Amino acid sequence: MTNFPIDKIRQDFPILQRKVNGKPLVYLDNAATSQTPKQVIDCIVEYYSLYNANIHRGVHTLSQEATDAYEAAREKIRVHFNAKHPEEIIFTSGTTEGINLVAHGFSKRLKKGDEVIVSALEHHSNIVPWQMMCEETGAKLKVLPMLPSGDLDMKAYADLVNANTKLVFVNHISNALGTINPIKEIIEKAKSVGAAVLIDGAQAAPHIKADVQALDVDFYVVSAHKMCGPTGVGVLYGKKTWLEKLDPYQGGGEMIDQVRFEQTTYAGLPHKFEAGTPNICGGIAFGAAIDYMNTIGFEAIAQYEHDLLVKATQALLEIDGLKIYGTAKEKTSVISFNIEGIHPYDIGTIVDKLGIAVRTGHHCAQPIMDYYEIPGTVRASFAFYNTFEEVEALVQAVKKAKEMLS
Ligand code: C6P
Repeated sequence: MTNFPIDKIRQDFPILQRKVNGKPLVYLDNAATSQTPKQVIDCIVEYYSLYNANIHRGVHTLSQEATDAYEAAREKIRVHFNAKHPEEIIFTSGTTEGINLVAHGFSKRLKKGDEVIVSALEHHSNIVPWQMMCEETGAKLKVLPMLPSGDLDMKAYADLVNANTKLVFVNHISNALGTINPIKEIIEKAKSVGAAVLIDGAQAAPHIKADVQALDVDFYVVSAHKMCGPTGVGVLYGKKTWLEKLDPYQGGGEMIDQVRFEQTTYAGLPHKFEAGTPNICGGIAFGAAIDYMNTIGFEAIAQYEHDLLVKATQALLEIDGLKIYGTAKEKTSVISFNIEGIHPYDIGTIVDKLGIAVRTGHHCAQPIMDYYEIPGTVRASFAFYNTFEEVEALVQAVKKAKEMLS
């Protein structure tokens, strides 16, 4: 992609100017968390410098300014994901909390004999809360298996879905392998038996602009820190009809209508699910991050990152003994790999000495590692502010690590 404004974009990210171990930082751990552009950093500084106040509580000017900015961010997020109503956007502390919130709600609605389906490609955040829910309700957890390519076995999915299926939860993109899952098809099949669907969009949100109405999805969860926003904030999209039915996740201030010792009634949406003082600055900065990414454009981002992925895949595969895990046709800019006879941790440590940040280990997706019978992988994950020179630096560093460790 020749006209992608990479030089201009990189100037937006102060951290990309720093050195690590005396070498220019090459940040390739974007699937763990993305870096923050100065537009978002400025938004955070402005909040704490000018209008830091609690929201939805005071009549004073600062409180009103903070409330307006927070609600404006909710509206930006609504527009971005094309939700129908602003109250369908619930601020959370991140993807993990969004999933736990829904699992808690369903723990009052499911019973023995009900079935729920989880995919083999999930992050632990989209496994453990449902296991807890199943233990509580007696519902049965069934696993949609994966294929060696890292694709989901959609034939097996068709056989798993039946009249007892109440809920399906799958990620949009696998964090460990980069597979883009056929969520439209997964949702349609689940709907055919009346099951609800939660899509974990944590890894998709930085690459794909999901349209929750077009997908007809019931719940879609994301974290701001994977899309140029701050940590500790995220969003649960939930269809209004579902959110109205589910019980609140936490009790506390702001989620109530009337509190009496005899009985408490709850506030309407979205406040019913937003107990306590939220991450106000984080929510506002999430809005700024979405503005920033939309200025670059998600189609341009996806194309540029795809070109990085193709180049990195080709170059890494030339290294003798290197194996890539996750070879799905539809994948984002994540490469999980190992070199025969070398522990991933050792590769990660050596490339770090050369200034290159990658993640090593099981990536909070142990079932995937078990499937391939490996302890973990080295994972390089690219963002739109990475360059082709950085891909080359990774390849050279991996070659060097191999020389040193063989
Ligand atoms: N994956 C990674 O290195 P939180 O921590 O709540 O923001 O996101 C959890 C989560 C849920 N689902 C998927 C698909 C994810 O990738 C993650 C976070 C990071 O892959 C950190 S473990």
